Amino acid sequence: MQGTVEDVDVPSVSDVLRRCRELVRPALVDAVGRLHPWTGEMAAYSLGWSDTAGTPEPGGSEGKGVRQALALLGAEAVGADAACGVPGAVAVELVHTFSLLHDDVMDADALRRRRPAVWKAYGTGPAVLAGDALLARAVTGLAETPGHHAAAAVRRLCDALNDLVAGQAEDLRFEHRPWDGPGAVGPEEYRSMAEGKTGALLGCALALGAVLGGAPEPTVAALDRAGRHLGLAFQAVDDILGIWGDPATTGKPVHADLHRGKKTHPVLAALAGGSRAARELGTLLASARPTDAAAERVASLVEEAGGRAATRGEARRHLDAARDALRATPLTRTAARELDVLFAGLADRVM
Ligand code: GRG
Repeated sequence: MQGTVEDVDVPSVSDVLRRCRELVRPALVDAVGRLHPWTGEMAAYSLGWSDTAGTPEPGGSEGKGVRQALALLGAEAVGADAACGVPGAVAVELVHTFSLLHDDVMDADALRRRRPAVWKAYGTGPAVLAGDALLARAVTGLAETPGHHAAAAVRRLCDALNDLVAGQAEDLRFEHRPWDGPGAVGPEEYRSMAEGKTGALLGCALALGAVLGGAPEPTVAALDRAGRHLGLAFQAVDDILGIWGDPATTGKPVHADLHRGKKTHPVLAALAGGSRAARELGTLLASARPTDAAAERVASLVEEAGGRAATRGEARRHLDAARDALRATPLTRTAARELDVLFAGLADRVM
Protein backbone atom coordinates (compact mmCIF):
# COMPACT_ATOMS: atom_id res chain seq x y z
CA MET A 1 0.00 0.00 0.00
CA GLN A 2 1.20 3.51 -0.80
CA GLY A 3 2.16 5.69 2.16
CA THR A 4 -0.33 8.40 3.06
CA VAL A 5 0.50 12.04 2.36
CA GLU A 6 1.28 12.36 6.09
CA ASP A 7 3.81 9.55 5.88
CA VAL A 8 5.74 11.00 2.98
CA ASP A 9 5.29 14.72 3.56
CA VAL A 10 7.44 15.16 6.66
CA PRO A 11 9.25 18.51 6.48
CA SER A 12 12.93 18.82 7.33
CA VAL A 13 14.20 21.03 10.17
CA SER A 14 15.39 23.59 7.63
CA ASP A 15 11.97 23.56 5.89
CA VAL A 16 10.27 24.32 9.22
CA LEU A 17 12.75 27.04 10.16
CA ARG A 18 12.59 28.63 6.68
CA ARG A 19 8.78 28.71 6.59
CA CYS A 20 8.63 30.36 10.00
CA ARG A 21 11.45 32.81 9.25
CA GLU A 22 9.64 33.99 6.11
CA LEU A 23 6.42 34.56 8.05
CA VAL A 24 8.15 36.56 10.79
CA ARG A 25 10.63 38.53 8.66
CA PRO A 26 8.43 41.55 7.71
CA ALA A 27 7.47 42.19 11.36
CA LEU A 28 11.08 41.72 12.51
CA VAL A 29 12.32 44.19 9.88
CA ASP A 30 9.62 46.62 10.99
CA ALA A 31 10.66 46.25 14.66
CA VAL A 32 14.35 46.90 13.89
CA GLY A 33 13.31 49.84 11.70
CA ARG A 34 11.73 51.49 14.76
CA LEU A 35 15.05 51.62 16.61
CA HIS A 36 17.30 54.67 16.67
CA PRO A 37 19.30 54.45 13.40
CA TRP A 38 22.59 53.68 15.19
CA THR A 39 21.23 50.95 17.43
CA GLY A 40 19.20 49.73 14.44
CA GLU A 41 22.40 49.40 12.40
CA MET A 42 24.02 47.33 15.16
CA ALA A 43 20.87 45.25 15.51
CA ALA A 44 20.83 44.56 11.76
CA TYR A 45 24.51 43.56 11.93
CA SER A 46 23.80 41.36 14.90
CA LEU A 47 20.91 39.67 13.10
CA GLY A 48 23.23 38.95 10.15
CA TRP A 49 21.34 41.23 7.76
CA SER A 50 24.12 43.71 7.04
CA ASP A 51 27.84 44.38 7.45
CA THR A 52 29.40 47.06 9.68
CA ALA A 53 28.89 49.69 6.97
CA GLY A 54 25.16 48.96 7.01
CA THR A 55 25.39 47.31 3.57
CA PRO A 56 22.90 44.45 3.20
CA GLU A 57 24.60 41.07 3.53
CA PRO A 58 21.87 38.49 3.00
CA GLY A 59 22.24 34.93 4.34
CA GLY A 60 25.57 33.88 5.82
CA SER A 61 25.50 35.08 9.40
CA GLU A 62 21.86 34.77 10.38
CA GLY A 63 20.95 32.59 13.33
CA LYS A 64 18.81 29.51 12.98
CA GLY A 65 15.69 31.34 14.11
CA VAL A 66 14.69 28.58 16.51
CA ARG A 67 12.83 30.79 18.96
CA GLN A 68 10.72 32.61 16.38
CA ALA A 69 9.78 29.23 14.89
CA LEU A 70 8.72 27.92 18.30
CA ALA A 71 6.46 30.93 18.85
CA LEU A 72 4.70 30.46 15.51
CA LEU A 73 4.35 26.73 16.00
CA GLY A 74 3.05 27.34 19.53
CA ALA A 75 0.21 29.41 18.04
CA GLU A 76 -0.49 26.89 15.28
CA ALA A 77 -0.34 24.00 17.73
CA VAL A 78 -3.27 25.44 19.69
CA GLY A 79 -5.33 25.90 16.53
CA ALA A 80 -4.63 29.59 15.89
CA ASP A 81 -3.31 31.15 12.70
CA ALA A 82 0.47 31.53 12.57
CA ALA A 83 -0.06 35.30 12.31
CA CYS A 84 -1.28 35.30 15.93
CA GLY A 85 2.16 34.13 17.02
CA VAL A 86 4.13 36.74 15.07
CA PRO A 87 4.35 39.40 17.85
CA GLY A 88 5.63 36.70 20.21
CA ALA A 89 8.08 35.46 17.58
CA VAL A 90 9.48 38.96 17.09
CA ALA A 91 9.79 39.50 20.84
CA VAL A 92 11.70 36.26 21.51
CA GLU A 93 13.99 36.72 18.51
CA LEU A 94 14.86 40.25 19.65
CA VAL A 95 15.47 39.04 23.21
CA HIS A 96 17.64 36.21 21.89
CA THR A 97 19.67 38.65 19.77
CA PHE A 98 20.04 40.97 22.75
CA SER A 99 21.13 38.15 25.05
CA LEU A 100 23.80 36.91 22.62
CA LEU A 101 25.08 40.45 22.21
CA HIS A 102 25.41 41.03 25.97
CA ASP A 103 26.70 37.50 26.55
CA ASP A 104 29.57 38.15 24.13
CA VAL A 105 30.46 41.29 26.09
CA MET A 106 30.33 39.45 29.43
CA ASP A 107 32.38 36.49 28.16
CA ALA A 108 34.70 38.70 26.03
CA ASP A 109 33.92 36.39 23.07
CA ALA A 110 35.26 38.12 19.98
CA LEU A 111 33.54 35.95 17.38
CA ARG A 112 29.85 35.20 16.79
CA ARG A 113 28.59 33.30 13.75
CA ARG A 114 31.99 33.56 12.04
CA ARG A 115 32.06 37.39 12.30
CA PRO A 116 33.37 39.85 14.89
CA ALA A 117 30.92 40.09 17.78
CA VAL A 118 29.05 43.40 17.96
CA TRP A 119 31.28 44.71 20.77
CA LYS A 120 34.36 43.94 18.65
CA ALA A 121 32.89 45.61 15.59
CA TYR A 122 31.35 48.69 17.27
CA GLY A 123 32.84 48.92 20.79
CA THR A 124 31.55 47.72 24.14
CA GLY A 125 29.45 50.77 25.06
CA PRO A 126 27.59 50.85 21.76
CA ALA A 127 27.06 47.08 21.89
CA VAL A 128 25.55 47.27 25.37
CA LEU A 129 23.26 50.06 24.17
CA ALA A 130 22.22 48.07 21.08
CA GLY A 131 21.30 45.18 23.38
CA ASP A 132 19.28 47.49 25.61
CA ALA A 133 17.47 48.87 22.56
CA LEU A 134 16.58 45.36 21.39
CA LEU A 135 15.21 44.44 24.81
CA ALA A 136 13.13 47.60 25.06
CA ARG A 137 11.76 47.06 21.54
CA ALA A 138 10.92 43.43 22.31
CA VAL A 139 8.78 44.36 25.32
CA THR A 140 7.20 47.39 23.63
CA GLY A 141 6.26 45.44 20.51
CA LEU A 142 4.66 42.66 22.53
CA ALA A 143 2.75 45.15 24.70
CA GLU A 144 1.31 46.68 21.50
CA THR A 145 -0.11 43.34 20.27
CA PRO A 146 -3.70 43.93 19.13
CA GLY A 147 -6.45 42.01 20.93
CA HIS A 148 -6.70 41.10 24.59
CA HIS A 149 -3.70 38.77 25.11
CA ALA A 150 -0.96 41.41 25.25
CA ALA A 151 -0.82 41.74 29.05
CA ALA A 152 -0.57 37.97 29.62
CA ALA A 153 2.09 37.74 26.91
CA VAL A 154 4.21 40.53 28.41
CA ARG A 155 3.90 38.93 31.85
CA ARG A 156 5.23 35.62 30.46
CA LEU A 157 8.08 37.34 28.65
CA CYS A 158 9.07 39.22 31.83
CA ASP A 159 9.08 35.99 33.84
CA ALA A 160 11.39 34.44 31.24
CA LEU A 161 13.66 37.52 31.29
CA ASN A 162 14.06 37.16 35.05
CA ASP A 163 14.91 33.47 34.65
CA LEU A 164 17.41 34.37 31.93
CA VAL A 165 19.17 36.83 34.22
CA ALA A 166 19.24 34.28 37.05
CA GLY A 167 20.65 31.57 34.75
CA GLN A 168 23.30 33.91 33.39
CA ALA A 169 24.21 35.04 36.93
CA GLU A 170 24.72 31.42 37.98
CA ASP A 171 26.75 30.69 34.83
CA LEU A 172 29.10 33.62 35.53
CA ARG A 173 29.44 32.83 39.23
CA PHE A 174 30.16 29.14 38.56
CA GLU A 175 33.35 30.19 36.73
CA HIS A 176 34.83 31.06 40.12
CA ARG A 177 33.75 27.87 41.86
CA PRO A 178 36.20 24.97 42.28
CA TRP A 179 35.96 21.85 40.11
CA ASP A 180 35.74 19.51 43.07
CA GLY A 181 35.30 19.45 46.84
CA PRO A 182 32.47 21.00 48.86
CA GLY A 183 32.27 24.14 46.68
CA ALA A 184 31.92 22.22 43.41
CA VAL A 185 28.91 22.78 41.14
CA GLY A 186 26.44 19.91 41.54
CA PRO A 187 24.21 18.42 38.80
CA GLU A 188 21.09 20.15 40.13
CA GLU A 189 22.85 23.54 40.19
CA TYR A 190 24.01 23.00 36.60
CA ARG A 191 20.47 22.06 35.55
CA SER A 192 18.96 25.15 37.19
CA MET A 193 21.55 27.40 35.50
CA ALA A 194 20.99 25.84 32.05
CA GLU A 195 17.22 25.92 32.38
CA GLY A 196 17.42 29.63 33.22
CA LYS A 197 19.91 30.77 30.62
CA THR A 198 18.64 28.62 27.74
CA GLY A 199 15.42 26.77 28.61
CA ALA A 200 13.44 29.77 29.83
CA LEU A 201 13.42 31.56 26.47
CA LEU A 202 12.67 28.42 24.45
CA GLY A 203 9.80 27.61 26.82
CA CYS A 204 8.62 31.21 26.68
CA ALA A 205 8.65 31.16 22.86
CA LEU A 206 6.30 28.18 22.68
CA ALA A 207 4.16 29.47 25.53
CA LEU A 208 3.84 32.95 24.00
CA GLY A 209 2.54 31.48 20.75
CA ALA A 210 -0.07 29.57 22.74
CA VAL A 211 -1.02 32.61 24.87
CA LEU A 212 -1.45 34.76 21.77
CA GLY A 213 -3.44 31.94 20.17
CA GLY A 214 -5.87 32.03 23.11
CA ALA A 215 -4.96 28.64 24.63
CA PRO A 216 -6.01 27.70 28.17
CA GLU A 217 -3.38 27.87 30.93
CA PRO A 218 -2.71 24.11 31.21
CA THR A 219 -1.82 23.98 27.51
CA VAL A 220 0.40 27.05 27.83
CA ALA A 221 2.13 25.50 30.86
CA ALA A 222 2.71 22.20 29.02
CA LEU A 223 4.27 24.00 26.05
CA ASP A 224 6.47 26.03 28.38
CA ARG A 225 7.59 22.78 30.05
CA ALA A 226 8.33 21.18 26.67
CA GLY A 227 10.40 24.19 25.62
CA ARG A 228 12.36 24.20 28.87
CA HIS A 229 13.28 20.53 28.43
CA LEU A 230 14.21 21.27 24.82
CA GLY A 231 16.41 24.08 26.16
CA LEU A 232 18.19 21.71 28.53
CA ALA A 233 18.83 19.28 25.66
CA PHE A 234 19.92 22.20 23.47
CA GLN A 235 22.34 23.52 26.11
CA ALA A 236 23.84 20.05 26.62
CA VAL A 237 24.46 19.87 22.87
CA ASP A 238 25.87 23.41 22.91
CA ASP A 239 28.29 22.36 25.67
CA ILE A 240 29.45 19.43 23.51
CA LEU A 241 29.91 21.72 20.50
CA GLY A 242 31.93 24.12 22.65
CA ILE A 243 34.53 21.38 23.23
CA TRP A 244 34.39 19.23 20.10
CA GLY A 245 32.50 21.37 17.56
CA ASP A 246 34.02 22.51 14.29
CA PRO A 247 34.51 26.31 14.45
CA ALA A 248 33.57 26.47 10.75
CA THR A 249 30.11 25.21 11.74
CA THR A 250 29.66 26.78 15.18
CA GLY A 251 31.11 30.12 14.07
CA LYS A 252 32.92 30.40 17.42
CA PRO A 253 36.42 29.39 18.51
CA VAL A 254 36.68 25.93 20.03
CA HIS A 255 37.57 25.48 23.75
CA ALA A 256 36.52 29.00 24.80
CA ASP A 257 34.46 27.45 27.62
CA LEU A 258 37.47 25.45 28.83
CA HIS A 259 39.70 28.53 28.82
CA ARG A 260 37.16 30.45 30.90
CA GLY A 261 36.61 27.66 33.41
CA LYS A 262 32.91 27.42 32.44
CA LYS A 263 31.17 24.66 34.34
CA THR A 264 29.82 22.74 31.36
CA HIS A 265 27.99 19.43 31.53
CA PRO A 266 30.65 17.23 29.84
CA VAL A 267 33.40 18.34 32.23
CA LEU A 268 31.23 18.09 35.35
CA ALA A 269 29.98 14.65 34.30
CA ALA A 270 33.52 13.46 33.53
CA LEU A 271 34.78 14.59 36.94
CA ALA A 272 31.88 12.87 38.68
CA GLY A 273 32.91 9.52 37.14
CA GLY A 274 35.89 9.01 39.48
CA SER A 275 37.98 7.09 36.89
CA ARG A 276 41.74 7.44 36.40
CA ALA A 277 41.04 9.87 33.54
CA ALA A 278 38.71 11.84 35.82
CA ARG A 279 41.42 12.14 38.48
CA GLU A 280 43.99 13.33 35.94
CA LEU A 281 41.41 15.77 34.60
CA GLY A 282 40.76 17.08 38.12
CA THR A 283 44.47 17.66 38.72
CA LEU A 284 44.90 19.42 35.37
CA LEU A 285 41.90 21.69 35.92
CA ALA A 286 42.93 22.52 39.49
CA SER A 287 46.40 23.67 38.41
CA ALA A 288 45.41 26.56 36.11
CA ARG A 289 43.05 27.69 33.36
CA PRO A 290 44.07 25.51 30.40
CA THR A 291 46.30 26.91 27.67
CA ASP A 292 45.59 25.83 24.04
CA ALA A 293 47.68 22.66 24.33
CA ALA A 294 46.29 21.80 27.76
CA ALA A 295 42.74 22.35 26.48
CA GLU A 296 43.29 19.57 23.91
CA ARG A 297 44.38 17.26 26.71
CA VAL A 298 41.42 18.31 28.86
CA ALA A 299 39.06 17.57 25.96
CA SER A 300 40.46 14.07 25.47
CA LEU A 301 40.36 13.32 29.19
CA VAL A 302 36.74 14.49 29.35
CA GLU A 303 35.95 12.11 26.51
CA GLU A 304 37.91 9.24 28.08
CA ALA A 305 36.19 9.79 31.44
CA GLY A 306 32.79 9.49 29.75
CA GLY A 307 31.76 13.17 29.89
CA ARG A 308 30.78 13.39 26.25
CA ALA A 309 28.67 10.23 26.35
CA ALA A 310 27.01 11.33 29.62
CA THR A 311 26.09 14.68 28.09
CA ARG A 312 24.64 12.99 25.02
CA GLY A 313 22.53 10.93 27.44
CA GLU A 314 21.44 14.09 29.24
CA ALA A 315 20.39 15.68 25.94
CA ARG A 316 18.49 12.52 24.98
CA ARG A 317 16.64 12.40 28.32
CA HIS A 318 15.53 16.02 28.04
CA LEU A 319 14.52 15.57 24.41
CA ASP A 320 12.34 12.63 25.48
CA ALA A 321 10.84 14.68 28.32
CA ALA A 322 10.13 17.54 25.89
CA ARG A 323 8.38 15.18 23.50
CA ASP A 324 6.41 13.59 26.34
CA ALA A 325 5.20 17.03 27.41
CA LEU A 326 4.01 17.69 23.85
CA ARG A 327 2.30 14.32 23.51
CA ALA A 328 0.41 14.78 26.77
CA THR A 329 -1.18 17.97 25.41
CA PRO A 330 -3.94 18.26 22.80
CA LEU A 331 -2.27 19.96 19.82
CA THR A 332 -3.10 20.29 16.14
CA ARG A 333 -1.57 17.47 14.17
CA THR A 334 0.51 19.35 11.60
CA ALA A 335 2.09 21.72 14.12
CA ALA A 336 2.77 18.85 16.55
CA ARG A 337 4.57 17.00 13.78
CA GLU A 338 6.64 20.07 12.87
CA LEU A 339 7.52 20.58 16.52
CA ASP A 340 8.61 16.98 16.76
CA VAL A 341 10.85 17.38 13.70
CA LEU A 342 12.31 20.58 15.11
CA PHE A 343 12.90 19.14 18.59
CA ALA A 344 14.66 16.05 17.26
CA GLY A 345 16.78 18.04 14.80
CA LEU A 346 17.93 20.53 17.40
CA ALA A 347 18.78 17.99 20.06
CA ASP A 348 20.45 15.71 17.52
CA ARG A 349 22.92 18.29 16.22
CA VAL A 350 25.81 16.15 17.46
CA MET A 351 24.24 12.77 18.03
C1 GRG B 1 17.23 38.99 29.91
C2 GRG B 1 17.79 41.20 31.03
C3 GRG B 1 18.24 39.91 30.45
C4 GRG B 1 19.56 39.62 30.42
C5 GRG B 1 20.13 38.46 29.69
C6 GRG B 1 23.21 37.86 28.71
C7 GRG B 1 22.14 37.12 29.41
C8 GRG B 1 21.31 37.87 30.40
C9 GRG B 1 21.90 35.82 29.19
C10 GRG B 1 22.68 35.00 28.22
C11 GRG B 1 21.87 33.86 27.76
C12 GRG B 1 22.56 33.06 26.69
C13 GRG B 1 23.37 33.75 25.67
C14 GRG B 1 22.37 31.75 26.68
C15 GRG B 1 22.94 30.84 25.65
C16 GRG B 1 21.80 30.22 24.86
C17 GRG B 1 22.28 29.55 23.60
C18 GRG B 1 22.58 28.10 23.64
C19 GRG B 1 22.41 30.27 22.49
C20 GRG B 1 22.68 29.73 21.14
O1 GRG B 1 21.43 29.69 20.49
P1 GRG B 1 21.31 29.30 18.95
O2 GRG B 1 22.16 28.11 18.65
O3 GRG B 1 21.93 30.57 18.25
O4 GRG B 1 19.86 29.20 18.64
P2 GRG B 1 21.76 31.10 16.75
O5 GRG B 1 23.13 31.57 16.37
O6 GRG B 1 21.29 29.97 15.88
O7 GRG B 1 20.77 32.22 16.83
